Amino acid sequence: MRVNRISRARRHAALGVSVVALAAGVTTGAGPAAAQPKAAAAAAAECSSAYKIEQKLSSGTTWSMCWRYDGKAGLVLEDISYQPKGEAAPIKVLNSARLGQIHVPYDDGSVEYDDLTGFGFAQGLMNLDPGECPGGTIKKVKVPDSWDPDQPDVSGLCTTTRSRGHAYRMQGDSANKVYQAQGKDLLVYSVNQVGWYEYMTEWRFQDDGTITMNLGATGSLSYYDYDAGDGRGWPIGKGPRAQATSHSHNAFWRLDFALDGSSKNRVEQYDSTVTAAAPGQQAPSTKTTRTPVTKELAGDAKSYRWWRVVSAVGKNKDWHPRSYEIVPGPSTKYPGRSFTKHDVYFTEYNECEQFASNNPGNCGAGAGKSVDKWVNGQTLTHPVVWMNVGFHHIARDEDQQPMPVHWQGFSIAPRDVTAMNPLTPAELAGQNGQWTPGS
Ligand SMILES: [Cu+2]
Repeated sequence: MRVNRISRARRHAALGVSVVALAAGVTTGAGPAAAQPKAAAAAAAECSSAYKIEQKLSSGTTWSMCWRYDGKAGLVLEDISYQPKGEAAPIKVLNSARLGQIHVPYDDGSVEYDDLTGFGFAQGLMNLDPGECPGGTIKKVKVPDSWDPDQPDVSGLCTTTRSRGHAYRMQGDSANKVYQAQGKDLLVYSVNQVGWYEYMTEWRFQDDGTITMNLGATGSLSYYDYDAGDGRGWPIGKGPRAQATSHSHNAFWRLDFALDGSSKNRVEQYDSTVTAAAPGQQAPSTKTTRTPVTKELAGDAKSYRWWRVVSAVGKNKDWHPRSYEIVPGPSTKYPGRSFTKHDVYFTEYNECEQFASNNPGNCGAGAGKSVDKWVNGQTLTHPVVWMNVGFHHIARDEDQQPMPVHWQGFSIAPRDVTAMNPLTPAELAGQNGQWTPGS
């Protein structure tokens, strides 16, 4: 099935030549997301300007990072730093952030794919039309092991900015005084074709320090899979014909944190339990407990549970250790494979552990080829976070044609990275802790 899809992708790559030429004028222009030489942010990433992404958003927050393009993982973002307006220097967040796998098993048990390591995800990088990077810059990407060796360069990386609506709103002490701000995000994205599908890999860097990573699935349903006569598909043509086989998209992200520049982060898990109101008590009570995650862990998301990665070296101006909280998105956890049975894996950094399944590296005898096998009791001194977000795709009539983008992903949100809201207006800067009205 996917053999056919890849040959289709090859044809697309050949057709892409004229698009490269058309986009050339755009790629050389200095869009808003182009590198801004600015002394204040000089401590950031070490890479040449062509591989640097630096954006000062209108609210005063600067994000900076380096990008590179891997022959299997596709887009890789490195040395990611965040500098809100009140901080004198960039605060490093991540060494590296990228996809860790896209696993696609079909419901009829006929086949499953590891798109990153087995089906040329990276080689399917698509040329972007200038219109799909509004207000931004499209960078040229050299694709390793390109299907068309004569055309390894693809205009395939968009950096731009987007509004996200209210960042906050607060009524002041008179009716005509409203504190409000409209949030701005830096967006970094690319599109990779794998057979009939086109995957959008989107990174959203918010001016409040949140990073949201999303995988969007669009393109077209697989032409060769309209054959489910076994009750495992959904009719999408006239009457009962053309049953598109249902399947899952299990997306993994790999995050290598470096809070305040150090990889020696700690991991903590928080759980809360709610107890019914005791006699004489007005309401139920809730107790939250913190569990240090000192050894490798395969974690399961559930209600009232969350994790955070805590800096070993850095504190904010309130003397609280800086951390980033993991905010899971909706997920349908696929129980069919050992590596998809858990929502998050914390593993000790190992150079050869690169992909959540079908890992090509040789990690030694008995090490295993998937992330679940790497959770084997090691003490965490340099934790790597693997997040698994699943989507069970039962096609619908609306999936033709093209298929609307379906998003799956999650966020990491700052927790005590700054002493206050990083977007706090100057007039409210004194309202930290138990402030006194009128101060
Ligand atoms: Cu699908």
